[in-house]
Amino acid sequence: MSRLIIISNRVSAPKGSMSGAQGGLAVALQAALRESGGIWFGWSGEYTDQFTGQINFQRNEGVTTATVDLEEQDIEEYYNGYANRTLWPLFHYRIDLAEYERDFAGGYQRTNERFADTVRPLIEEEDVIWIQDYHMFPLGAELRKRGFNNRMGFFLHIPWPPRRLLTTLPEAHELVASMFAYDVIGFHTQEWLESFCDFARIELGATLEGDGVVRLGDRTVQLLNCPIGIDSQDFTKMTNSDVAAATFDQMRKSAVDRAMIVGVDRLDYSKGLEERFNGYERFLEENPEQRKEQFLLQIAPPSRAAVDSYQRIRARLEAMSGHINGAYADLDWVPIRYVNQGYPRDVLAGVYRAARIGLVTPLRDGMNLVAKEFVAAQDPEDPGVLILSRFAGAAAQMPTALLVNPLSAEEIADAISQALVMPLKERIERWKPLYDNVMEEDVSWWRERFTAALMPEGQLQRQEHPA
Ligand code: GDG
Repeated sequence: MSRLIIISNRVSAPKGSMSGAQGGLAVALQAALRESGGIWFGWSGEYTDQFTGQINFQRNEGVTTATVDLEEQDIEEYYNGYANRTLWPLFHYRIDLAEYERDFAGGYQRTNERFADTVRPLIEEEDVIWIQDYHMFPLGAELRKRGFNNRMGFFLHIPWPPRRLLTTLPEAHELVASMFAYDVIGFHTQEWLESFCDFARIELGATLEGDGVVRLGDRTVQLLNCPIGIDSQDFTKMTNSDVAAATFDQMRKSAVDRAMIVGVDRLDYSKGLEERFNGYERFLEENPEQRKEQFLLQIAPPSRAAVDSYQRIRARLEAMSGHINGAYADLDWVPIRYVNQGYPRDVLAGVYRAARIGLVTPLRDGMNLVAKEFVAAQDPEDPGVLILSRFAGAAAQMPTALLVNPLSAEEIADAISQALVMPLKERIERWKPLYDNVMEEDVSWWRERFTAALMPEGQLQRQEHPA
């Protein structure tokens, strides 16, 4: 029987042990850990003057977490540096924002070695490892160097960039070659999977062995198209909660018969917020008769404030929303409600349900869970319309949304105008297949699909646990 060891930059503690909101991903991973009696390992979120590798264990509701403190310099170079100033912009096609610094690359490598040294003694012979996301590409190879021969998987939550963009990264070849330490690599879409394959084949000389299997030297990796979903049942419960119902009433009252368009995004340049505001302004300009029938609520909690590109986009969005409101607002109406803070998930569920349009227009996004949450929260008798970027991974599963090019202000403007007058019958016809997909391909489906590829038949010890 194998235990599953999950490794990610931050560890999400089980319900009750922290006051923070629970994401669907954390819940799904905790369920997998409970089933296998495994461990979740990562950074504690705390700093230490001198790295010691001392592990802090916590056990809560059948899940064991193991965390380690890092030095401030590690976080500066590995997390704020290489992960968020180099890889994040590059992997979202923004080489104009990517910073290529040897100190960042060095700190990223050092911190991954520290993680490998720290976690290695926790791993037993039959354990299976599942590493999450771009903070930890080389961790698998570091574990192999330390004599770990068991099954090891990696899941990438962000896009994989086209080969020519990735060749701008000075360490690209080593980084991708190191990923052949994994047995399974999962992506949200076939497109990201194929871009990985292109790089491995053309730049490294890897060969395809059919069925998503790629060989480099004596290592083969199984590539898996494995789109993540939300915790649909939990989100449905949240939508039916008292808090969501009260929020719904409050929003409808404050909308005074106007249609609400909603956007919910971390304040991040990849989410296309400036382009969205441009598109919205274009809609206001071109559709004077529809103008005062609607308003846009944009919720954008600040994120990664230590990185300057995030401070800059925050300032630009403040200026843009101020400009649009200044140019178009009237005595009894303001076009944009721009809110720079986060809300509990049950409040968000009520907001989604009160909206006539969900506006989800990232320039690039690995998947985008807001699109799925919006769909899950709708009233089946009177559902809202999802306007979705073609460049979000979610678009592959959501063909009946109104798909737009987020760089085209005209396409965004036209889609808003069309959604506002869309007849109920068409709204239902478009929404129903989206809803069926969100309910079926949920986060448990994702997790089981990945672990099935990672673990040979029946290897994961299964136990029933009450919800
Ligand atoms: C990465 C990839 C991929 C947002 N505002 C509030 C709040 N949120 C929640 C949303 C949603 C989550 O945050 C955001 O998820 P996304 O998928 O939209 O985006 P990233 O954070 O960039 O996530 C992405 C994902 O990983 C999973 O693989 O889909 O492509 O970039 O759940 O609801 N939650 C609360 N208050 C807020 O104000 N509680």
